[in-house]
Amino acid sequence: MKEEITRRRFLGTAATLGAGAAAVPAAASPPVHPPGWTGTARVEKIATTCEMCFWRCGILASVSGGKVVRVEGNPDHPQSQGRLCARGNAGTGLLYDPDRLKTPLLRTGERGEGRFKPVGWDEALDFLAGRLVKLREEHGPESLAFFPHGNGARFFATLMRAYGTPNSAEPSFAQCRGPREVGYSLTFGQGLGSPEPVDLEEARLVVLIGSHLGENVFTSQITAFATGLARGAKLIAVDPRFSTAASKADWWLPIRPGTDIALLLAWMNVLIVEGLHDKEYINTYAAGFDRLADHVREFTPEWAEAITEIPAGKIRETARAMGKAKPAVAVHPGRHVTWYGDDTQRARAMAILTALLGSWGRKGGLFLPTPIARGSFDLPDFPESKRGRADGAGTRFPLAVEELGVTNGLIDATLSGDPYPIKAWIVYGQNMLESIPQPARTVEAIGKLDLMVVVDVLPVDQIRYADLVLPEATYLERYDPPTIVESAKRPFIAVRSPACEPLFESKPGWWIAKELAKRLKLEAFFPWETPEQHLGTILAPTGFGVRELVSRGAVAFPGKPYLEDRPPGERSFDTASGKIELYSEALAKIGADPLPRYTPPVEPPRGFLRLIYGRAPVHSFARTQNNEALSALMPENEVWLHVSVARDWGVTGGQRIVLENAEGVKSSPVRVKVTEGIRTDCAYLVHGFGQRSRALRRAFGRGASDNSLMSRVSVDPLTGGTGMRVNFVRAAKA
Ligand code: MGD
Ligand code: MGD
Repeated sequence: MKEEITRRRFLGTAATLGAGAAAVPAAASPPVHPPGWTGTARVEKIATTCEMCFWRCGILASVSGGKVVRVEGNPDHPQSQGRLCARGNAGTGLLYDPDRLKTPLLRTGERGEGRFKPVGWDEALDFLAGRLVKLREEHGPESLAFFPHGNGARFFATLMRAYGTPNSAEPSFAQCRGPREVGYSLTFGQGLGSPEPVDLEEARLVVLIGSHLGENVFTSQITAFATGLARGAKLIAVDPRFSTAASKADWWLPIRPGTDIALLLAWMNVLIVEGLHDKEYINTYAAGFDRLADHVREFTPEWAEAITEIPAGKIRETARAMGKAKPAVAVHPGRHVTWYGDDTQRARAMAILTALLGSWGRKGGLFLPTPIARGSFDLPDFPESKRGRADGAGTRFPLAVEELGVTNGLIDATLSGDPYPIKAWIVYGQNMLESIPQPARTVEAIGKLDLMVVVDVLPVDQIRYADLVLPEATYLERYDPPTIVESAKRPFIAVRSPACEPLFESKPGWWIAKELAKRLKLEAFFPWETPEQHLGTILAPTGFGVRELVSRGAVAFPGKPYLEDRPPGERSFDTASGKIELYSEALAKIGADPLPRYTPPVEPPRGFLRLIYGRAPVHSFARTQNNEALSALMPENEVWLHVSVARDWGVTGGQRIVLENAEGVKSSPVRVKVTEGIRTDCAYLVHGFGQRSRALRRAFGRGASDNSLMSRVSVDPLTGGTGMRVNFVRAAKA
């Protein structure tokens, strides 16, 4: 299918653009404009893709005199359709952040001191290539570990494979959605990917288990959620905290943290005992129903009430609401799911519930991806590692997905030298000291390295430990591999292309990877001269050309989102049985529970609260706290405490306290928010604050870091996912 070009780069006037960004209040907007912008010049609009978070909305960057003066949503983007959140609107704040990394930096002081000298790219890349050649000779290529995240990392990923290391791991697996992908794959034969294919706009009932949509903001997901609610969908929000979603809910179930599997089993019990499940769907598509029915017989709502503290009557009422609304029930699979170490089993329980409701592949439930053909490169064979992976994927963590890797597994290997020594790390677009729990262990592991390299855009805390820092150009200044999204009702390909030249001495990731490849004699793995040629090869089978994609930003294809869109022969599942596996033979084979079972979470010691955490709509992870506009909107986080806890602790709203975890680690001072909207056994922080890099002049020392308080993890034995809600805090004595 070839669509007509509806949007080319076009001229518009500043008068029509106005000042600042729609979702950012006027007071916060002026500083994001570059110096010298008068608001009266003519602008060119470049269609590209946002990277202020990982949803990758389509944007139009208005450029005048080589400067990006505004970012807005691209109305032609098939998914975001012109909508853009506060973070996306504030993208120029990253581009023009005065604290950006500006040149390559070579360490001059001790590790941790943060003393560097600026060097040119030749010197930086010659240094790195020399060290990598020596490393390979002395310790083998596997002694290099790569910690990537984000779209641009794919060029580096190719380089790492060509170099010969299988050791690569992203936090998006073991600190985010790994257990979910595995739990749903075990059940349906495929994971969910990103964006999650949840049919929120068509749902008659939405079930959110922890997913705090509204604070967790992905623009098109929020739009679909709001559309669904506006059309009359009911909402169940299971959350120990009165989240934004809970405030919209028909049923808020303030569950005792860590007991969700018990609730899910009781819901299954009611659906099956009362015959409310989708019998025809289960008969046609699923295997293992009788075993499931036997398994859940004892898990009554009364049993679950004693565990979850949710009244049995509410459990029955909500299960019946699901039975009534089926199959248009969107049980959101969650996204950050590494909570208590039993996370793959919780994901399994959610997947089984979805199957019982007949919602997988059905309107208003979870929809199906549609593949898009793409071109590939004629590359030499990648070297095979004789020593295998060091992160435990496929061995210690039998179900971990190798392409994504286990970050904490690589840190373990670096510390222990088991299965073999790891001597060097390259960290690209990952903020390890904020996104991997047990940061003290991470620092200890760095101490074991011969070489630590960070490729980033900002001077985040981890660069203090780097031998070499490489400044990447931001997403508004570079090409990246295209975003190919199959998990959309209309699958699409979107481009990231530069709106302006890279500032300072920063360089795009593709250039850095290719230049390094030349020095390592691995150029054959980069058989293209320009990123446009790279894009052209990938696009070849689609019928779209590079110029067309670059001018439009994204192109969509027809999708087949529901089972009914596909002939019966295409409705099978990629599991061993070809059916939805309610009972998992694959889990039984490795000695794991083939049907989910509730296991109690570790309880807080006396006087401590469980530390839970989440998002704020105007910040992404730990990456936006230095952004001028976003910092103006939310400069710091607060610790949520229940009114009765605040009374017991003798603290009042607005007061600053220091939190201390059960291992005695203290946070930086954080303001107290006193609220009825949280259980008495939890304290809540928004993730990403309390940063310790002084070079981030706006973010430094503002609020408390959840990660710094995560001295413990409960590791999921199936995937290696780090359950992070097993840390406990109290107010430190003055
Ligand atoms: P979770 O951490 O699973 O995050 O967002 P989600 O997947 O929604 O959920 C946090 C919620 O879980 C909180 O409301 C907390 O109170 C609740 N909770 C805590 N313990 C329990 C429990 O035991 N049971 C239950 N049922 N609930 C519990 C993360 C998602 O957000 C992710 S993974 C990404 S990549 C995006 N990041 C992001 C961002 O950085 N900023 C913004 N603005 N939006 C984002 N959206 C995405
Ligand atoms: P960020 O804080 O966004 O999180 O983990 P990360 O991706 O590590 O860090 C991104 C880093 O990339 C920052 O240093 C930023 O400056 C840099 N960066 C930004 N843009 C670019 C770019 O264009 N190029 C390069 N080279 N670098 C860039 C996210 C992960 O964290 C996820 S997905 C989840 S869901 C987990 N959430 C979570 C949590 O809620 N609490 C705690 N304590 N840990 C968590 N870990 C996980």
